[in-house]
Amino acid sequence: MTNRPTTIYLKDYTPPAFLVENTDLHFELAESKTRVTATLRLRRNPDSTDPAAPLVLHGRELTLRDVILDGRPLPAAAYAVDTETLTLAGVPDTFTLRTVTEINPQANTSLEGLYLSSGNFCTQCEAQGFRKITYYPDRPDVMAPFTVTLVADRAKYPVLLSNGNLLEKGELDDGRHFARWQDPYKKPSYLFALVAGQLVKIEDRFTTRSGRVVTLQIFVEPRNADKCEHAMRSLQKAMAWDEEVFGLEYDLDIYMIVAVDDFNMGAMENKGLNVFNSKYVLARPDTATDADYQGIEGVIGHEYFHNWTGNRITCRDWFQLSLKEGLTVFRDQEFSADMTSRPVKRIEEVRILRQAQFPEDAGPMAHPVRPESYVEINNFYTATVYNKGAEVIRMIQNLLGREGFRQGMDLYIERHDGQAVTTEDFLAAMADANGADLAQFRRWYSQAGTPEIHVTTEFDPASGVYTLRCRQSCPPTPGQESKQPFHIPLALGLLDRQGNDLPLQLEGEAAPHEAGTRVLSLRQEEESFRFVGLTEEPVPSLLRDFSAPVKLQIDLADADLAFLMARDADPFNRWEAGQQLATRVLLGLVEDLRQGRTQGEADVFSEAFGLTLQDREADPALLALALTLPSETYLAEQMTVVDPAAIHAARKALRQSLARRWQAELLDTYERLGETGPYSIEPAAVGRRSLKNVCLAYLMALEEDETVRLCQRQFAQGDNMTDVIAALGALAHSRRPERQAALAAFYGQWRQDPLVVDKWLSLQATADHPDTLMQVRALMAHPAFSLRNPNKVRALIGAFCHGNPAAFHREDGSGYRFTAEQVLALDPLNPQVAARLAAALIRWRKFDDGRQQLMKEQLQRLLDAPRLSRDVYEIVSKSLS
Ligand code: B3K
Ligand code: ZN
Repeated sequence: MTNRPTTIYLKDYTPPAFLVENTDLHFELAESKTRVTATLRLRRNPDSTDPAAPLVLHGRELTLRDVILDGRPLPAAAYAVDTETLTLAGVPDTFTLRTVTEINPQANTSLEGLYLSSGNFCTQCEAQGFRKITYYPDRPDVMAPFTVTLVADRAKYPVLLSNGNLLEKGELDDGRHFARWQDPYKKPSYLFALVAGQLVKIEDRFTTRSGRVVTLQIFVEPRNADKCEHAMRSLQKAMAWDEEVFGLEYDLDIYMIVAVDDFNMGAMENKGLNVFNSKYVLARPDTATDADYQGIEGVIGHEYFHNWTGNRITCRDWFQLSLKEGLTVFRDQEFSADMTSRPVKRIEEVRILRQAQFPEDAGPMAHPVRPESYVEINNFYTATVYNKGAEVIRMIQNLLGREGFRQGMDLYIERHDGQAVTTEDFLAAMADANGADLAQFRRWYSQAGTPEIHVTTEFDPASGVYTLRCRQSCPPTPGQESKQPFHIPLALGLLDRQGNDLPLQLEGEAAPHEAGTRVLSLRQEEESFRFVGLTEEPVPSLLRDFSAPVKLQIDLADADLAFLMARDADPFNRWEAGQQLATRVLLGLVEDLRQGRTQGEADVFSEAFGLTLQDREADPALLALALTLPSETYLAEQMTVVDPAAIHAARKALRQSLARRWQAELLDTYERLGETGPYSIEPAAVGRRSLKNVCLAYLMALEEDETVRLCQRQFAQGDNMTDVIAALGALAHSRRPERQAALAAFYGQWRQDPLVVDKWLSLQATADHPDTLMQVRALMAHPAFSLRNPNKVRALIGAFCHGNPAAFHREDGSGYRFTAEQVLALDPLNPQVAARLAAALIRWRKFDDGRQQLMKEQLQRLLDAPRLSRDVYEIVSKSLS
């Protein structure tokens, strides 16, 4: 905790001075005083640049009791301790070091290191939490096999878990017992985990394709034993999928997942012992929505896939974070696409990218997928490292093809299993396996910012040549004024007037390619592509399936967009055309509102909307997405100076006018899709529910008595949380007296279920209401709320700050003051969560002078606060500089 923390640079990387050959940990667990004895077999690293370097171990908030070198206790004068390190000079080249330290898990509110959740012990070590457990070279390029002994009171902590295989367990006198675990695979300290507590386990198994039987266990609090079925099935599916698609098998005899209520993020891939936020494990049809079910499948898959991409092959240093995260997100996306619907999944991915990553890339915290520097590494678990990182991997697959990509993966694993490596190593494997040149492609890792591609077209009827002119650019980002051109895969098709894909032949090619999508490589700042042999001017469908994370600009007529929306063979681009059309209409409405003009017509869009709504052939899930207007955040990104109130009003007005124009059809679709039979999470059933609930939300925009009754009926009679929460959400936006009654009934029914209560909090925080902030403040005093629980903070405060732009950006600055207040209250408890909240304020430059002033005032207030964490300091200072 300091106001001027140091910056760590990638260019300063040096190999570790010492390696750990073996790590043995002994824990005597007790709530307020846990004793940790660490016995490390250390050896000087032959690759170190300094053969005389002292041994420097990381350690934070530890009470050091003993230091013993090769069996000899050292006097205090033989070592140096400060707030971050333990240093021993003049040590031999190989030796055994034993330290005894004490920590206080009960006082640990940061949820990093060893802490208590619902009375159970658990750990979170990534990125640098292990140093809050014991002194250690806490860096990912130091890998060692671990043996861990846990000792605890048997009655209070019957379950004792750590990584790897159980070696032995037994009773001790004085009511305590012990368990000893061994992880034979070398791993960095960030993958260490322990869990101790009163938990029940759900057990199943998986037989690998080579015939090994793996025991699968999910540990939860006893009250949640009936909510683990879906998580278990998801794990089995993930294990089978990784074998089938990547040829990768699990490598231990046991795989354990523990669900805890207090967790800073989604889950953690500790070797053989994943610790999960209970949100990504627990599901029952009446408590979890379709989105929750899919989230669980995705996150279970993600953590499982890390076993190879992250654990067996890990990061050399934290600048390489996307080596494991971008790649593993890509893998979990592909898994979900195969389990559900590929186009629906792709649209959702792009929505997240545009909603979270594009704004980040355009703001003061913009950083490359492989950052160059950081103050606090926890601030770099970002949409850029994760989601843009996954897009970068996807582009490699777009360029090399699926088969080439798989060959690259095989080579990467063959070369680097058991190592800590860099993104360069990954690219080298991809290039070498394919004889490909990815030299220019590397810029995706080193240059920040979202590239823009401007396309103009020209058709010459006399020669039948159709020319696409592409110009790429990338706006400046902090520390990077100008950018070099990117290597961009541009997937495209050209449609004839009937909507068929044309065969594509570039000038100079002997014959046309088969009709369909083709991937071009853009490499220059300006480049033209000439297609020959065309008899009429085609309609271009560019960037199909979102083949690169860029902003595409092409001047198409409204009619062409409507045509693509109806006809494009690429489902992603059908959706995209509708979004572009809607964006045009909405930005027009925003301008009308700002100028006080009467609102323009939205005929082309409205007609296309009606056609979509009445389409009986298409996948309802895709229709639901097509009928959903671009979000307020997305629209804000399209404006030079954001007007949050006008955006909100425009979007609401368009929703109402569409609902009025298509009321009968909306009602008809709603009724046609009513639930039949028992709840199922099959994609078809999920799709039907999503379309039905989109219709309900439109209908509720009119707030007519009859729809309110319909909504109440769905709320009261829905047999699944998806339908119930959709109805409650619609009521929560309304000004009707039914609102309060429904919210109260819901809380009454679910007050014992924290995850369901989170939904209740979020609905109120994101409600379209004049006094939302007042209600949020009141809810903070509600017994359901706790500032110490990250899920609660995200559900209430996070939802308000990040998910309710109109209320957050109120002109009086009340939303900004509230945010700063909460950041200050949270920071001493949990800096990671506080920093995420502070990020809501950092894009002040996008707003009008008045809001800029108000936001800056609050940022300054944060910066002036005494004892600000490194986490919040970095976000705030970068925003103001
Ligand atoms: N690797 C963890 C994230 C750790 C975050 C540390 N602040 C979860 C994941 O990406 O799988
Ligand atoms: Zn991950």
